[in-house]
Amino acid sequence: MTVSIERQGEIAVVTVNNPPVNALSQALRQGLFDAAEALDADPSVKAVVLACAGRTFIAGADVGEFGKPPMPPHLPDLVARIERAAKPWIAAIHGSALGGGFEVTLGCRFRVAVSSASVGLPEVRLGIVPGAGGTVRLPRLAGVETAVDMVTTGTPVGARKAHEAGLIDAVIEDDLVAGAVASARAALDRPLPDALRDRPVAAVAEGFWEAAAKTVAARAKREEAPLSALACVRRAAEADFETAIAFERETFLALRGSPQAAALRHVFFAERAATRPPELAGVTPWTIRSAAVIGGGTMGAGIAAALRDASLPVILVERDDGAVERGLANLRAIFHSAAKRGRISTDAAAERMAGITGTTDYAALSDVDLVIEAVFEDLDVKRDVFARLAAACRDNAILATNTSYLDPERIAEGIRRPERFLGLHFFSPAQMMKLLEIIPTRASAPEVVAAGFALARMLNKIPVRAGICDGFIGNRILKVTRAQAERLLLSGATPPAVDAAMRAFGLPMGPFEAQDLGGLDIAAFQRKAARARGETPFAPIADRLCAIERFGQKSGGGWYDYPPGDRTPRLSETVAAIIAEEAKDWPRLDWDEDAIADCILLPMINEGASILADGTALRASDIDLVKIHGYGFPRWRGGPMHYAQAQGLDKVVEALNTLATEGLADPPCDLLLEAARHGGFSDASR
Ligand code: 3H9
Repeated sequence: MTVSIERQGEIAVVTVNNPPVNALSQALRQGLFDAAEALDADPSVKAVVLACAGRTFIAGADVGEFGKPPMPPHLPDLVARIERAAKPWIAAIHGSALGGGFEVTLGCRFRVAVSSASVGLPEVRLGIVPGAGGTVRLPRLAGVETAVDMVTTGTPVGARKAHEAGLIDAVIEDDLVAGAVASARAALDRPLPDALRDRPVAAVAEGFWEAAAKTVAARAKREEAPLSALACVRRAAEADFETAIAFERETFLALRGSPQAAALRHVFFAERAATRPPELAGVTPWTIRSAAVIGGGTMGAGIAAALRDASLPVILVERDDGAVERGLANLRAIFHSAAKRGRISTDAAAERMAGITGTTDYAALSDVDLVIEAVFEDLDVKRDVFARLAAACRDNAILATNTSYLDPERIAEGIRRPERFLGLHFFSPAQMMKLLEIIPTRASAPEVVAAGFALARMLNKIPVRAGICDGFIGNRILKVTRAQAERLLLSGATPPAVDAAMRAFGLPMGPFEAQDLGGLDIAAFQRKAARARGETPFAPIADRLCAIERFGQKSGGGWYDYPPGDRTPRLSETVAAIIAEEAKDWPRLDWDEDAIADCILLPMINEGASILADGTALRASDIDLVKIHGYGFPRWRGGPMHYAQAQGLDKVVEALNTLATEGLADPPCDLLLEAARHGGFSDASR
């Protein structure tokens, strides 16, 4: 039964039970609608408490139903039915009341919540606006400013803040349902407040809407939904209730079918699927309650900070006392900056620092559950670290390398109990970036791999399993992208034109700006290693820039020039001359923004397909997550593999063939051709 009704005297308790998150499926909407009818018809009922079973209150509309025709009773009608019920409804919230779930509570006359609960309208994150009156009732409840903030950012609000903002009426510390029933009884002794539909919207200051539009547009970049959500709240403030409801519904329905909403829905499900890979179903992960990081450089300190953010005690190991001090200073700087930005309090920053022990002594690691190595990218150095770790740590401690390019199988060679070893590839800055590539070796125990996924959940990161190859999933695609960017220069495009085209596509930075920011030296070092292995990486221009020590912003110039103290890229005559020399045997083509973006993106998709074909990634959606969370690919484009499918794979194949004919890309790989024939990448391509 998705909806059950119990009686506590004159109060009816309606309990929703629709696991896992009580999403508002058609059956649940019908159940609640029927309950409202039945309880109105029962004269012995004086008030109704709406509560939920399981881990959360109603988490929203059933996102899985969005691709299908809407089925009655529609959610706006259900909310309106609860709102005009003859008896007052009181929502008893635990977990999250989100989207349609929060809208249902706005139909109720009162809202109470446990202190750990949160409420919000996250629809913009799915490329839509609230579709059941959220933008119209919320400003009537908590004012226009709060409503604008909530609907345009989608950020949920915790119960205490929600109480202060007037979003809920009370925070209940003990038994939620008992507290809600008591509130219901108390409410019956007082005059009822108006239903939200009957309340006015308070006026806003002059210029409010213009200022809000500017802020929202700047934050949303090219996402459509936040500005549409703002327009809905504005309509709620300026028109009557019914007109505003109709406008919101129309906006919701139009956006629901948009390519951005489809892409964001794809990412929503991909992110949730990523945390629970079916191949690890039923595997119990090794426990992680304490951790150590070897290496306190930028990466090691970032990883240690991420571990502390998840409240794990951390030991930081460095070579000598000076390096320990530098590592701790790096950590202090991270927490200081987090406190300065208001991300954490100064007390929390101090508490995080207090949970870190710096040492040079591996013996201190005898009892840790997890060690992550983040030292210099050199096989011998890393092997030496793992030999020492294997001797110092418990047999059931997980040993992980954060290598970006080395082969984890070779790093692990010879260590005792290799089943406890795996790759955990963080992205810099590790305390911020969401992506975690999990790289098992042939020997890694499933319980250890599962522990990698459990760790990602603890750190609030998106885990993606990657097979072993040069660069794993993300950096393997990055190499292709960089080579493409150079091919563009050799055939007539300029660095600013390429960067501008990729920004126009939605990336935060173009490939040349990004290299200048991160530094060209690491990739040069990797190319050197690859050449030593007999490979032939393609980077004729970057190689020449590195030869004259143009490593990017840090050396005053890379692809662009940077005057001292200034990070604004300026055109470089030196670079232009090098490009001209290297390009003399290449055909010059005309490049517009779309053609540039294609020349970067289509080979990226092709590489993604070959990554799927050789099993480096298990799912096309995993590749999308890697690009979105590790490399700034616009979420609203859904990632490169979703983007390819949305464009039509046959078109992608045709355009790639054209690029290949011009010598600008490899032809489509077999799996891409096969996917084009079948109309999609199947997740079974393992
Ligand atoms: C909306 O409401 C529109 C309305 O305004 C208008 C309508 C007219 N639907 O995240 P988890 C699944 S838009 C379907 O791992 P947690 C999820 O896929 C909606 N399924 O759990 C996963 O499935 P599986 C606005 C959903 O405890 C399982 O539940 N609401 C939905 O870490 C567990 O999910 C939102 O955007 C859904 N709405 O976190 C809220 N939500 O087990 C989205 C989840 O098969 N949800 N699933 O892999 C959340 O933020 C989190 O799920 C929540 C729980 C915080 C609630």
